[in-house]
Amino acid sequence: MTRILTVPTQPIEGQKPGTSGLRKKTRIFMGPHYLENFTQSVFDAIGGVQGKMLVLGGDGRYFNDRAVQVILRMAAANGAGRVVVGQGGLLSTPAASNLIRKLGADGGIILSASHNPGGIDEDFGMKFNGANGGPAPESVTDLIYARTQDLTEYHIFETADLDLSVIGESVMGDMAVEIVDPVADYAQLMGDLFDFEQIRNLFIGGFRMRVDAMHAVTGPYAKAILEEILGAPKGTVVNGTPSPDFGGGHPDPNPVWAKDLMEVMFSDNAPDFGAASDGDGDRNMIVGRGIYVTPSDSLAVLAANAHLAPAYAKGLAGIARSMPTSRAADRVAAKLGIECHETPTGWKFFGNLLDAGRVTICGEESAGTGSDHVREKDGLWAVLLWLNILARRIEPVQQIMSAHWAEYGRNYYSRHDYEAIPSERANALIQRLRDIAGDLPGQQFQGLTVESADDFAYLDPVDGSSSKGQGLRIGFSDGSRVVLRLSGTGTEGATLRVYLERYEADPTRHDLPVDEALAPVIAAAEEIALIREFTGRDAPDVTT
Ligand code: VG1
Ligand code: CO
Repeated sequence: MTRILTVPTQPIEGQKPGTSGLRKKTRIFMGPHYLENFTQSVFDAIGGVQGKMLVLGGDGRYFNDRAVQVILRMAAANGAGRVVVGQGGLLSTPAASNLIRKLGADGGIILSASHNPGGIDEDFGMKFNGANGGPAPESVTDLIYARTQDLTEYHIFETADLDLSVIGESVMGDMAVEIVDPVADYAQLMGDLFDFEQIRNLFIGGFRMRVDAMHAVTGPYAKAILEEILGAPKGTVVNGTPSPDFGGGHPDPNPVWAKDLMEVMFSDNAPDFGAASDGDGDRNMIVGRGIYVTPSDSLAVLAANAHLAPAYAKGLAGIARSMPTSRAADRVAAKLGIECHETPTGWKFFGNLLDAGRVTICGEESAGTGSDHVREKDGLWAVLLWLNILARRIEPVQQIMSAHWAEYGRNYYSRHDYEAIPSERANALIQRLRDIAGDLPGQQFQGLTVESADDFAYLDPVDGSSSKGQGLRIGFSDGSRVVLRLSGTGTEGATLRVYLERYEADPTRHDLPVDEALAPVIAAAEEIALIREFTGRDAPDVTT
């Protein structure tokens, strides 16, 4: 017996999508009607799903399997024509983006809280991507939120669970459900972009690499592509089996949470190249033997060398970076004579530029890099582009970085995070900066003179939409910069992010410890923003 139920419901507080979809504690998502309300709101906000094709999958975290079943039943009850699901309910974010584009689907739902830890007491999340494969723009997330506020009922099919473990086609009511290999189409796309033959030869030549998949969704993708297709030795990918709680860790690819990888890469027997990825596989950390590459530098190096890979041999149309990302990439764009865009944090702001063909490569300081091949950041893509570059240049990462800095200068960079601080205090800190920004230019702090200060507002050059209040930017006359903004992905209190940057042209000063190089900027940030006073903390919780 199957039937469609229409369940009366009421608006539920807190269903406001942040930087990247809706993220909440797993128990909240599991609470009465919560997931159902948000799902129905998404369906309604996009004009219903009647007859539409959707892609569905997630990063395998706790509750992923249950949520997939609920969303399938709701899609069926709402009249969807076809839902394409990754086997086992798994799809990395970039693989989902690719499937939406390749199949010509109307959109997709990705279940992930990305780098946030997973488990019944940790975080869960859901995001909606549109027909271009990219995260819903603000115009759509605003509609979704508005719908959560006036929803009175949702529709769900009453039926048994579908077996998601078997590839193939089945039906739920009138809706077709197709379960696909989550890796196959993505692996094929990577093969189209990069010179796999050359990368294979690199491994045949004894090149050693270590990829830490951090118990998250990248594992199956990395094993299939690196170990099976490209011939890297078995064991190249570690922590490669997705687990519902990511082995108890934070799947956040930075030197703090990927500490094991950092230790290996800085040890005597370090491999040539190391990488780590996040929960849903859209981010990457790059480490050479004895050298950590900041994501901002990685973006710049990838842009400067992309022509070495077949897909980018004709050059780049332009580069875009999120506002807090260092300006290393701007220097590459200037040299190449191509467009360079500064967008608010979050991948959704790159979509229009990519769709319009204005930019080819995009990146964020939080270890997200990607290109026009999909409409999401893509962790494994960045690793493969690095490999393609290394296969062509046959130089250690260290040497590639030194040469890059010698050519363009070095943008020393660091991010300080103050986590779970009371929201009122975080808001007060930001509000005060908004109030004083206009008076800062001309003032001196720790020997640095403020040249400009504003609360970043973005005007989308493609559709003319605007986004205000995206973070405080304080530029100094020597080219240094401090950015302060509040995170939109946390689930507890507020997280203050302080981004610090200093440009150094002199090649004899490219080997300084980062903290030393940034010391005056860090001190100026404190003096201007009174971080200790407002947060009540002596030091950041996480420094990357
Ligand atoms: C963080 C990062 C941002 C990224 C976002 C989603 O956002 O700073 O660069 O786009 O996470 O990434 P916030 O608002 O917490 O600073 V993912 O891979 O976590 O979906
Ligand atoms: Co992610």
